[in-house]
Amino acid sequence: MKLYGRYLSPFVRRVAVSLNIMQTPFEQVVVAPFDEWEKAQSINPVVRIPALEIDNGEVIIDSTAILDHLDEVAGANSLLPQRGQPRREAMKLVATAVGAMEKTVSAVYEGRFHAPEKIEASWVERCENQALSALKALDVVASKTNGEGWLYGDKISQADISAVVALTFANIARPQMNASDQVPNLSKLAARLEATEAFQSTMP
Ligand SMILES: N[C@@H](CCC(=O)N[C@@H](CS)C(=O)NCC(=O)O)C(=O)O
Repeated sequence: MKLYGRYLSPFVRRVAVSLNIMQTPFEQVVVAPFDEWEKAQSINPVVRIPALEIDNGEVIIDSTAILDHLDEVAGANSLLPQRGQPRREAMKLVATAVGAMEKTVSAVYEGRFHAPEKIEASWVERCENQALSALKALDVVASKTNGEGWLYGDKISQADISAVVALTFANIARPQMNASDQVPNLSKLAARLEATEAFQSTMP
């Protein structure tokens, strides 16, 4: 199995951490879509990462589709509840975390692709506030775990993985957001999980 992408991408990293937690061996193939258009395009027509090449040679694109496949294969060891209200609740937490990733990425791209005088500060501020709003919603959920449990259910789930990856990405890519200071409970969960091998081995 080959995972295409860089761990600085939170979408790639949440797949890598999930593979580690599922104890599924994989090879990382580093692809930087902004520097390697042709290589990235040959793997994913959208020219984005992540993509996952599975053992029969098929390539799955988009972290949500990749994780959906991994969960399907994992069956009872899936990182999300299989159906019904538990699945909807956990998926809502995951969507909140992924939303935080997307809005942090948008704030980063605005600075990366515009000359300083052309950066639209109100757009950057909106993106950062949306990312922080999402992280704070996860922090409220984390506050109920007493620093020990999980965001959903009684074992680690995709909600924990994506929430922690989203927070660490915000801290690295947008330190001026001061995200950690504003989400103390989620930060405790992040400190706990980032210390584990599954997360450590994917640190950007
Ligand atoms: N919805 C996609 C988002 C993937 C994404 O935006 N990846 C970024 C890296 S963080 C990328 O490849 N950006 C290159 C581009 O958009 O041109 C997913 O979940 O995989």
